Amino acid sequence: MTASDDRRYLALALSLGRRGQGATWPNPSVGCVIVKDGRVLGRGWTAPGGRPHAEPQALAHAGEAARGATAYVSLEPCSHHGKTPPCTDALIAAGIARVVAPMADTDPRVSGQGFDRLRAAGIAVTTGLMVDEAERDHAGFFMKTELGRPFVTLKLASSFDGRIATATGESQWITGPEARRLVHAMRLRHDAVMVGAGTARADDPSLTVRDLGVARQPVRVVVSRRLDLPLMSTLARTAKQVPVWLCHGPDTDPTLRRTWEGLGARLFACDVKGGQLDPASVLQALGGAGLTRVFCEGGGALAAALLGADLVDELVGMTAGVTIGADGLPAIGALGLGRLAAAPRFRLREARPLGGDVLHMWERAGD
Ligand code: AOF
Ligand code: ZN
Repeated sequence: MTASDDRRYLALALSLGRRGQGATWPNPSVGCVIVKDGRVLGRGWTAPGGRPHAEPQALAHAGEAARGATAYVSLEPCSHHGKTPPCTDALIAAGIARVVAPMADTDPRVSGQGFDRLRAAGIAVTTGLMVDEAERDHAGFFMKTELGRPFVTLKLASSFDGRIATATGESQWITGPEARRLVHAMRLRHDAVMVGAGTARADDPSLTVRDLGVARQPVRVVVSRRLDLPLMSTLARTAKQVPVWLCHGPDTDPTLRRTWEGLGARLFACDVKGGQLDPASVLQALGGAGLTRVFCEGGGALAAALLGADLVDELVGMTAGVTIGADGLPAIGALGLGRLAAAPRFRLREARPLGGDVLHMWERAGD
């Protein structure tokens, strides 16, 4: 097996793992392929809900032929008795000869012990390949286990001059159908879609994934300090079908809280800092509830709060060739920056035309 074969099969395992993104929280979405004599004998990825894990599914697929094969896994196989038996034991029992995985699992119940257990059983273990790709794919899970908060993608679909509505509040549609379709595909790859109270009030959004033929929906999170959201809204009416989680301040009206709970919403009391809901406290609450990847779709106040607290990990911009002007609604509220050096800065990862718009994706600089 050459190093380029290893990379090729590991890339396949990583791409299988990405299929589960958005569906496996609080678990990572892992991919696994079983290879022998240049043939792929089995493949698997973490099932929706996080179990079964990737490895037993790929092993079941390969059957007896797995004896003597190499398992390519996008993350260290687990070694703990959790809700499922350890994947290391399944790999050992199947007679796997070699395991290739980019890196250790950050879950303290695993963190290196999976590799140790495999080596102790005489299995050759190769790590350190495709680390950047794996870190990107598992960024949400790593962030949750290490910092207690989910990975945050901030998406802004705006005019050329960074506006999301006219002065009268008209916003449909600034970007074209291709951009809107991509938004739905991106929602699907995240555990939750999140908006601020202003957007929830102004747009009456459904925040669901549509037209992609999918059964699973991301959680819908609304950040509203006072919980003063319309009780007749689409979110309120559908909270029993697709989860609605409301992050609110400590001083909300108990009757209002009970009303929302009665409608089916899950409530999270978060801290207030400087007169605003503290975005760090909101994300800790969401991480504590198991979310690993959150897709924030604005509005301006929430975007500014997250950026101001350095809590945005990735920016997705969809920019249309239309100008709205300074009287329009800005995509990002005031950041109160004195100096440019203090401005949150991101590094370009990808830019391309998207229908009649431009898609540009940025990652946190300095990581
Ligand atoms: C793997 N393969 O496909 C995944 C793993 O609660 P449990 O028993 O499901 O265990 C959850 C932990 O398992 C999770 O925190 C992470 O460490 C690992 N996820 N491991 O070997 C997989 N999804
Ligand atoms: Zn496992």
